[in-house]
Amino acid sequence: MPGMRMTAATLLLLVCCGAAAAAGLSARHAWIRLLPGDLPAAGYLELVNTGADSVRLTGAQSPGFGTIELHESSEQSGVARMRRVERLAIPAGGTLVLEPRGYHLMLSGPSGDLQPGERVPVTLEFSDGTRLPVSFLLRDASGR
Ligand SMILES: [Cu+2]
Repeated sequence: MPGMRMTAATLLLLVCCGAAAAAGLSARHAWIRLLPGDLPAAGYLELVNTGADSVRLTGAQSPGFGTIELHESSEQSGVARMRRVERLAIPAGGTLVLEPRGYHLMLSGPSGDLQPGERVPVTLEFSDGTRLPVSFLLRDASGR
């Protein structure tokens, strides 16, 4: 049945190209701060782009969390705030830093009992369709 073959081919294409590694991108110092109760966790890392083109981080997925958003923290009149951002650029030859009081991943809906010291895989998604799997170390609320 032609329709069946088409579906199989489309699936193969998705599997193939969805898994394309992000060229020239590497991650370091990836960790997640776990907070007590129902509070969302925050993820931090540095993304280094040794490629010739600027790349934008557009999202993330993890089996450890139901939802992951890109956020930016700021302080206005002494009050800590944060807002969702759609994308974060990593310039060619540059580094994007996600750190406390700055940009971060906001991770909510943990899928199980996550403990400091464990690691959770997170797949970062970029504007060019590539992905980068990164292992994040879980830390407690104090960052240890
Ligand atoms: Cu946030």
